[in-house]
Amino acid sequence: MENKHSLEQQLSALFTEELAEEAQEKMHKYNKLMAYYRCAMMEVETKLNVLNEEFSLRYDRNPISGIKTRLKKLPSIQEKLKRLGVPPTIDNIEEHLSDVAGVRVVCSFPEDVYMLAKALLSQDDITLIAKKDYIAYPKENGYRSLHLIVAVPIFLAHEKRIMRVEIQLRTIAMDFWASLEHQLRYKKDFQFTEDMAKELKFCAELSAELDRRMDALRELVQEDGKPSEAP
Ligand code: 0O2
Repeated sequence: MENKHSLEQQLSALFTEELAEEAQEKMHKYNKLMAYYRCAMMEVETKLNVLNEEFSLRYDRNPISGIKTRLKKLPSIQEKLKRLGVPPTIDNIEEHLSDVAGVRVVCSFPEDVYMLAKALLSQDDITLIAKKDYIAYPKENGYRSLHLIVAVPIFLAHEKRIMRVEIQLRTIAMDFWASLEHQLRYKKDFQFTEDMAKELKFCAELSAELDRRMDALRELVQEDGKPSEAP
């Protein structure tokens, strides 16, 4: 009896140890992948900062008002893989998701959005994978932004890896609308009515009108002073 007990104990200890090792291995692989995504976001952020710096030297104004980066959280990753009908494995994260690494660029004027996108995409180590122009073609609810999925290399000690990053470029007015709409839409225990959706869409149209007017002013100022050619 004593022997059986000790055998059971030994087996259970071995089993938990194996499971623990497996879990640890998976965790390590996951953390490594997330670190690669963080490096890719840093690469993209640096490229954008360099463009901002160059533009400000040439034209005496900054096209970028702010950059935010975010790594998709594990529950959102799991939820998206489930939605895609793909098993939640670490390999599938890299294979099926393009928005684990996200960089949001808030620009001063609509023209800056396109100028930055063009300058970034013309760099020879950046590959455009997908583009969604929600500025030219806003979403039904009024959402506007330029979305790019790009592949960017990261250089590690012994290898080069190509990582995908989602870049959202938008103006201050677009960002203002999207941030508030997001807050309202995800308000707990609140049912969004059709009238509220209409009102939000109207606000999106006002913000688009604001962008148009500010861009017209920028053009006047630019024509008066500096050359209007983009870097
Ligand atoms: P988070 O935390 O902001 O990243 P999917 O990602 O599957 O929903 P798709 O087609 O791959 O769909 O993505 P899409 O339409 O290019 O845009 C996804 C992201 O754009 C969202 O990320 C938002 O950040 C932003 N977005 C898109 N539509 C709206 C909108 O109507 N309102 C606001 N405020 N933001 C929007 P996530 O994954 O929702 O979250």
